[in-house]
Amino acid sequence: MSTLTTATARDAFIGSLTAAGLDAPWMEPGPLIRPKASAMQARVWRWADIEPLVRRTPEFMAPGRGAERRIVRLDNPGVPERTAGHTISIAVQYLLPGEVAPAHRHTPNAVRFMLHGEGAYTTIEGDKFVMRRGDLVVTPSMTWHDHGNEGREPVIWTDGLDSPVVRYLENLAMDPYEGEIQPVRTGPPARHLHYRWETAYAELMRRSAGAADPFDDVLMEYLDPATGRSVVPALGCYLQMLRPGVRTRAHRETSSAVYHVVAGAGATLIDGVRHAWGEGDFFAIPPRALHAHVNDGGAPAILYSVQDVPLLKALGFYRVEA
Ligand code: GTQ
Ligand code: FE2
Repeated sequence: MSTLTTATARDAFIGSLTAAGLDAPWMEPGPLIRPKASAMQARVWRWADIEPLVRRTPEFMAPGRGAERRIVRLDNPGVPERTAGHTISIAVQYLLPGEVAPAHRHTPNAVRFMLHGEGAYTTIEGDKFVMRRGDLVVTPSMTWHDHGNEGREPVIWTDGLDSPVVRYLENLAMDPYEGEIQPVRTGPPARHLHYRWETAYAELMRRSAGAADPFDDVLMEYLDPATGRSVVPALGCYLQMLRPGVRTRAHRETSSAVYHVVAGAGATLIDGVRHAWGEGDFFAIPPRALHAHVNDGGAPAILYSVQDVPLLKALGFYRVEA
């Protein structure tokens, strides 16, 4: 007799394994490691949908204790937590004149990219940064931060967070600050990452005179000048220009990305589907999706993106395939 015994004996054995807190994967047919399609889906979020809804949010909430941030999050239905990507959370945040978003700190890192309105600021560890259109400010993990609007119009910016990664690592945590906002320090600010639009755009223009990147045309990553590293350990932020008439080479990356269209219009072909986009829109590219960007208009298209390339690289999983 072989050791492969009767169904009854097998069932009893499985019962014993289960009772002992064990699982034998060979009980199910098929390979041990089953390739899994990405849960993150390719999609576009239209600014024409986002903006009017964001502007109505004050009817329903005021930022304060217990409702710390007036945000609307991009929802990717394939992702279990319904964030924009499985590693990246993207939100649009709105503050009316005179409002403040109270100070807190948390384990996720955040990156803010200013979209509309004058007078927004964020205070990080007592250092106050005025955020103008196109500026990028990094709020590192566990730094105290509060925001406010000292202008006369509502302000809108977009937040990118690594919170899905932190959640996966079972380390989501947040502390409220004692008091509403931090006192602003006097004297020279500590080293924080605040990239002005003018500087970033000038660098992008400078690069546009050089050789084109086959996959991204003209690409720039925001880096920490002190270390040369990405702005957040898991996430990188990029600014890119697709010049008129450009069609980039189709490729797959093991990383994922969420883009925001700063200016211009175009389309991204993702796994054979054309996703057209225009100013203010957001779009998501899942891991390993075949993608190429197209600018068939007459003006340059400027894209800001948050990508999990640094995380994939740190783990040794980053690959590009043309
Ligand atoms: O502005 O501090 O989009 O704590 C999500 C969580 C923004 C913020 C978000 C946050 C913030
Ligand atoms: Fe926060």
